[in-house]
Amino acid sequence: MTDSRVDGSRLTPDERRRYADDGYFVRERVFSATEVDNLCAAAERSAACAKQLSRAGTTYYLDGHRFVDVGHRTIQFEHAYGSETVRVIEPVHDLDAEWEHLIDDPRITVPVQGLLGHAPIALWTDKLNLKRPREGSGFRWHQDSPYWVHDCVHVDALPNVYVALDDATEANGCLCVIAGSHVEGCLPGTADGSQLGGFFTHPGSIDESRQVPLVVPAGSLAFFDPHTIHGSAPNASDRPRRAVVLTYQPAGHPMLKLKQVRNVPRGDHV
Ligand SMILES: O=C(O)CCC(=O)C(=O)O
Repeated sequence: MTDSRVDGSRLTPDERRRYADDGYFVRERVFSATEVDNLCAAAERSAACAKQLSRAGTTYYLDGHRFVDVGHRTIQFEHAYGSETVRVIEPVHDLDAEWEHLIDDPRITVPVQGLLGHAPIALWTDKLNLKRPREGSGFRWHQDSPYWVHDCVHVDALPNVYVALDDATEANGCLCVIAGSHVEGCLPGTADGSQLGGFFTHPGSIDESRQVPLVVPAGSLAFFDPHTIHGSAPNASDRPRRAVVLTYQPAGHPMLKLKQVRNVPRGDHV
């Protein structure tokens, strides 16, 4: 393919090495300010829509936190008691056409194909994390693979792409990763007696000296392995820290929640 944008998306040898050794790599300012504005507008439309949809959903609480299932979608609310603020929407891609375009964008899909052996790819799952100013709660250290391993036989082949919609800083709770934490696959969870404790990585398996805060400008991408331990602090700032996390898989397999196949169009493959 001769399209220079696509060529520019190909993995460099250094990125390939960093993904293999560290379990992640970052590309800064992949999307322009105008593109980021459009994605932020989609995030706000999706949040409003999810809140509306949640009124007809099934509410339940895990460790005191409110979740609402509406059809195939799970909407999480902020952790403060009685909060009406949407925290996470999974999946979000079918709430706005902007997400459908993002999923197929070659600046994302070409490097992902490089990580998956240049084979055709499909979407596995996608989330919108809203992390509102002063209110957005943190994410404890965890791997994604323990959530997925019972629904998927190719859990090693589920690369994540974190799309920063706002400048991410330590003050607003940027994503943090533990470099090199992916190499041993699924690690033990905590046994702290909580309902979700088993999904959070046992402290004995976390080398916090290898923690890397991904302080990146809006429009940046972080590619990370499904076994990479990651998490983030609450948003202690007056600025939002919104992000979309897209997770891909080899083509032809159904998505985690929707159970339909959402392949990336073949025209974008290299
Ligand atoms: O958005 C974040 O800070 C963390 C997201 C995360 O851990 C996840 O979506 O699995």
